[in-house]
Amino acid sequence: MARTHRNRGLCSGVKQRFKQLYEYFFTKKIRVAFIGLSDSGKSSFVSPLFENRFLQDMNSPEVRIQEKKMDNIKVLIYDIPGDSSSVSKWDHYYKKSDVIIFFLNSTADEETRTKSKNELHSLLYRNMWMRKNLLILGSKNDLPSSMSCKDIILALDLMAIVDREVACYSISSKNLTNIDLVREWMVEQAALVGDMK
Ligand SMILES: Nc1nc2c(ncn2[C@@H]2O[C@H](COP(=O)(O)OP(=O)(O)OP(=O)(O)O)[C@@H](O)[C@H]2O)c(=O)[nH]1
Ligand SMILES: [Mg+2]
Repeated sequence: MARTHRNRGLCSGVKQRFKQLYEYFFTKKIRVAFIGLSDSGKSSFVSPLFENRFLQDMNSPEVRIQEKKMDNIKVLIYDIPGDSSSVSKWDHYYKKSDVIIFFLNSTADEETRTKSKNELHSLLYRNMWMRKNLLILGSKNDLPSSMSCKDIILALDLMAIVDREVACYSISSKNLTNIDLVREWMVEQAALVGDMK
């Protein structure tokens, strides 16, 4: 009897070890920073991305670190608030992340668009020795005054960023528009990150 118990314990120990080894070799991991000014839709984007549904009021005044799964990829999200006291944390999480998703409220007024552009370019300039691939998301494209991707490229002067891969999509978390494109981008990036490690 005692031996059966010990054997079972041994079996689950071996199974656990195999699971750890499998995860070590076959599960990809990617760390993603959600960066952008306040109200750009960062926190609201997590549920659409991982659960395919929009939840109201998902915001948090603190940096939120969430571990999620996408296919066989472990995704660590750093969701950093965009208020002026949190902008100083952007560099810290930029350095910790493999890729950056930068959000722009695509209904923002000109002053906010200019501030977004300046903050984005300053962040990249301060961290120029650490190039991270960049995805720009113009959020809230369900609203009538939202900008197209072409306008977002111009507003953020994305053509000036020539030292890394930059993609830009127009999305709506509310209507789940173009979320699949973002998932595809993340899966591609996870493969690239895995190859580099
Ligand atoms: N219409 C519409 N509203 C959205 C969408 N995504 C987010 N919102 C709303 O925009 C507001 C701000 O969204 P958040 O996700 O809290 O923005 P945030 O970038 O996390 O803001 P901070 O954490 O303060 O930097 C909330 O009221 C959301 O419900 C969208 O796709 N469409
Ligand atoms: Mg937030």
